[in-house]
Amino acid sequence: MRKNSKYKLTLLGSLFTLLMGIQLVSGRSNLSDSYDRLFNIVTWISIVVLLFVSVLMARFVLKYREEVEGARSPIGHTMAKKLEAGWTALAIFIILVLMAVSYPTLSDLDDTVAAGTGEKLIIEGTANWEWVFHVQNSTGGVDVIRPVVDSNNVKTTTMTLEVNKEYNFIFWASGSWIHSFFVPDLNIKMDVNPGTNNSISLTILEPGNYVVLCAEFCGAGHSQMRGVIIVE
Ligand SMILES: [Cu+2]
Repeated sequence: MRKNSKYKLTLLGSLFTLLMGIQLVSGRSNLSDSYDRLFNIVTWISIVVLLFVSVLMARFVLKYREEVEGARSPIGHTMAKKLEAGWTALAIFIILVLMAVSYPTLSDLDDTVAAGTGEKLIIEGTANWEWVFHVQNSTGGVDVIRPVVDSNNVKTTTMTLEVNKEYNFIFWASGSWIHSFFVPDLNIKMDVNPGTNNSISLTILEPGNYVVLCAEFCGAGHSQMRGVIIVE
């Protein structure tokens, strides 16, 4: 009975971790497909590693438990060396595979920025934990959109963009610390660093309301720093 419940617990734990790791993926911008592909590859590699480790752990818990005296003799030096070399090589191999599959997506991202012909859009992360959007208006000027603050001090900045139109997002930190512009439903996450302007060229393919968060723990107002991109 004891043997069984240990097994069940390990299994349950593994299943929970596995489910937490799987997310629904979407294709809502021109960059989503390659990003989703990469995300799926990384997820599946993680699942295989997780299952391998969990199964091995469950097996060892049962095989080398206290009651089984005879089974607990140490392995020899040669075998230990082989094991060590084996898992080092395996880890290096996995990292090389991850590097190989990430490279095309990352260089793609870089190319779209260089080739971007879209409308300029400045995303400012301020020192007061606000997103401020600088958007071109119909008369050729620039609208500066500041956040609306609610009773919980949540600061929400809202801008409206056009579907199927290319935009060049340029990120600017006007304070002296880092933010990260994060739109989960569009698969965008870009650091907003003082001193450099990261950029991304993006075409949103589906109308909707997309929530903007800050993904860099940037200080006291981090969780109140919100935004909404309305795409129509
Ligand atoms: Cu922030």
